[in-house]
Amino acid sequence: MRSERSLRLPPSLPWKAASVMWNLENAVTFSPVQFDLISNILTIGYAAHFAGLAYFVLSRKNVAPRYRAMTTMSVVVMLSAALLLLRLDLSFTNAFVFDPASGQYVLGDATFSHGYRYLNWLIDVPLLLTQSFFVLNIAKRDLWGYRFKLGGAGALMVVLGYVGQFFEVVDPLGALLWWGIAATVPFIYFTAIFWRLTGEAVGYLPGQAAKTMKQIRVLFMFSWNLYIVAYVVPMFSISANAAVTRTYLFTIADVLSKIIYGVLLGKVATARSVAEGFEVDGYEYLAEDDAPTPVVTSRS
Ligand code: RET
Repeated sequence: MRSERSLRLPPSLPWKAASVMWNLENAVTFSPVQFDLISNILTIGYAAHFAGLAYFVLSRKNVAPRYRAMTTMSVVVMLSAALLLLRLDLSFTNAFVFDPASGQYVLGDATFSHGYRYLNWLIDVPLLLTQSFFVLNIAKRDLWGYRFKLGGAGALMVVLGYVGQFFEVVDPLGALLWWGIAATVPFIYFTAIFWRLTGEAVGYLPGQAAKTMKQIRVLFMFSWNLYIVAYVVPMFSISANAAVTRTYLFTIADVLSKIIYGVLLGKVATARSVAEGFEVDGYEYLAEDDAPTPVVTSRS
């Protein structure tokens, strides 16, 4: 039934051009390979976050009780990302149907909504930005101020980008660009604060914690800027290949900015816990300044 309906649509689809609220994927058709590339990477996306969820639940015991709220935040980030990325994948696979006549995947009786991604960010961006506070030394009186500034600026950035993405097909070099520039203002603001706070931390964190914090800063810069690269893809091309490219960019950015970031923050928390005398079996080496990675030798 669905595919019959889709095939009855006029080939030029004039109603597409009339729509202002549109996403790149809805404006193109996909070869079976392009369709598979997108639905496969979307599946990896939510599967990785469900796996991350298990990891953070199981590794909670590896940090002292005072750092456990941080691991709990990773659990919340994983669950919301896994569910919303699953919803995004369902939106994609429900929207497109195979048309045997053309050999392409074409829109059926639903459209694809890219907005789920931004809804996920709305939850996760404020959490990710404030999660690091648990392993930083921030004076109690400043804590809520920083939470408010970083969380608020993060949410504002997402909302501005969310509005912008509705124009990615009809006005990529106009509205998409300008809403993007508007979103960059809070982005620069919170990045500057995050960079300063984590930079100070490299100076006072013990042993391995400081080294890991350095890696976190590089990872943050790389992965958060990758979202901007993905956002501007429609400015260069409205095509099926562009849709494939940006799905991969967003998924790589997601895995780095949420899962790997959470794992590294957990390592900082474990290193601090060990340095403060909390016993974590197998992680004692994290307390040392120049700890080599433990080598496990097997008896032959
Ligand atoms: C937008 C619009 C263009 C300008 C800027 C953007 C930045 C987005 C970022 C998103 C980060 C998302 C994360 C999600 C985790 O779940 C909105 C693309 C600056 C940095 C970390």
